[in-house]
Order: sequence, then C-alpha cells, then structure tokens
Amino acid sequence: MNNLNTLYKEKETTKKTVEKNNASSDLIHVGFAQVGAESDWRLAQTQSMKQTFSESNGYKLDFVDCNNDQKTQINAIQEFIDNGVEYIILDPIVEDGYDTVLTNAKNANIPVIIVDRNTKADESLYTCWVGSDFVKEGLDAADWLSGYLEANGRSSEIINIVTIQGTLGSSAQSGRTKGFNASLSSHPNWNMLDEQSGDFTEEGGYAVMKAFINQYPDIDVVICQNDNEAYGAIDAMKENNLSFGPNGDIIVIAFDATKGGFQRMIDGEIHVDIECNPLEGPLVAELIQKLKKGENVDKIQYVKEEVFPAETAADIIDSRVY
Ligand code: GYE
Repeated sequence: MNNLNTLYKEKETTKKTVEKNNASSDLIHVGFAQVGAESDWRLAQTQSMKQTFSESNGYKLDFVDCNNDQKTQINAIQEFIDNGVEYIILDPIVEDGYDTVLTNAKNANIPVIIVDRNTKADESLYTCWVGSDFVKEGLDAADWLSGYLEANGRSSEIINIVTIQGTLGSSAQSGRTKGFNASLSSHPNWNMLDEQSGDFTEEGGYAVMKAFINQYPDIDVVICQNDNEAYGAIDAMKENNLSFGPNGDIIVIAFDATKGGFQRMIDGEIHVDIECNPLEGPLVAELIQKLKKGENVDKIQYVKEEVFPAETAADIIDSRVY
C-alpha cells in the first residue's frame, strides 16, 4: 500500500511537471531589443510592450534595454537568434548597420518586427515595420508654425529658428528634421540658425539650448525633437531669464505629446506638441498572432497621430494614457 501510495504520488508529480512544461512551451517566445530608457516616451513604450507580452497573455518576453548603444543591440538580437526565440522585435537605435544580424535572423527563419524607428536595411530582411511617420511629424510642426505666425501677423518677419535634434542617425531624428526643413524653402524668412543633437534626453536639451543661447542673441523658435529635450531647453531659458512660451517671446515646439508635455503646455511653457504614439504593444501582438496563423501582414503600418496646440491641452490632458 505504501508503495502504491508512493507510486501514485510520483505519478502525480510527473503529471504536474509535464503540465507545467506544456504550459511554458505554449508561451510564444519573443525577444525585444529596446533602444534604452532615454525619455518618458521610451518608458511608455517599454511599459506597453511588457504589459502586452506578459505570461498571462501567453508570451515569454526576453527584454533587453540596449542603453542607446548599437553594439549592445546587435548582440542582443544575435542572442535572441541563438536562443531560438520565435519572434524578434527590434526598435533600431539608428538606421544603418543591422544588415548582417537581420540576415542571420532570416536564415534562422525568425520573423523580425521592427517598431517605432526604422532601418535602411533591405525590406526583404525583416517581416514588417510599425511606427510613426516622422517626416509627417516634422511637416506638421512646420504647418503649425506657419499658421501660428500668420495668426499673429508675423508671417513676413525674419524668424530665427534653432533645432535640438534627437539621436543623430535615428529615423526619428532624420525624419523630423527632413519634414520640418522641407518647409524652409517655402518660407524664405525662416532662418535655421543651428541644429545640434541633444540625444533625446533632458540633459542633452539643456546643454544644447545653453550653447545656443550663448551663441545666438535673437532666437525666435526652438524646435525640440522630443518632450524631454524641451524640458531641458526650458530650464536653460529660465536660467538665462529669457521669455518663452505662449505668453512670452520664444516659441517652443516639442514632439511626443506625453502627459508631461501636456502639463508644460498648460503651464505656459510649450506652444505645441506633435504627437508620437508609443503604445505599440497591442499592434505588434496582433501582427504576431496573424503571423502565427500564417496570415499575411502589411509590410508598413503607421500609427495614428495628431497635433496638439497649447490651447487644447487642458481639455485633453486627462484622456492621455502616457
Ligand atoms: O520621440 C523620443 C524617444 O523613437 C519616436 O525616441 C522615438 C523617439 C521619441 O527617445 O522621446
């Protein structure tokens, strides 16, 4: 009887282990090579991915914060391949330099979904891309500025502009720059004084704006390629007793439209925030589910985005989720 009991118990244990193994092997194994943690936008995107690719939703997520270092990112992807993940999600820090590792993923038959920033790698090397239209964001910023100057009777005034760019070589930086600068030729009175990278960080925005203020005595507009850079630029302007914001002199344009950016608009510090949506997790999961069923997915998918001028901020802030 004792023996039988032991046997029964052993059987139960084996059954449980097998169930557990089955359960974990049912999880879809996904690797996400994230850019870093440089901004509030980035933290919101990480949260969206982690919430979506949770075990309770049926995923096993290998998450690597690449600390804004491309080498780390390439190594992370290679490790995902070596570990046999089923899907790779990549947010490329910069546009160039991923061809070899993407070829390795392709040869290992692992679909790669690119999110947010894009790469110049050949389209055959990845399955699809989902993110923002950065060129359109830049164009939207220019359109807003044009309308704002016109509404204030300043459309033929000389307008001196400085740009605090994002990480050089990233598609978010190159797209926003390209979009905004495309409007310069149709506004001969707009004078782009300088463009320097603040690396999408608050400290970077502060340092670049401080240097701009020292060098250029008459800045009319500062374009900050993300909210965090704008916060840094605002600190630099305050420190130098410069007047800025909707009730002041220097026009402040930001990108991302995070909750913090909305608050700064309400506080009278930012004129307009061009939305960039980081909540890409559910969309990427939808793509993975389709790929798993063998369905086709669109090669390129843009997320929907808007332009939020300061006067709309108070009504909208409570509905913002990031
Ligand atoms: O604007 C910025 C982040 O790639 C769109 O990266 C993203 C940008 C975003 O650090 O805040």
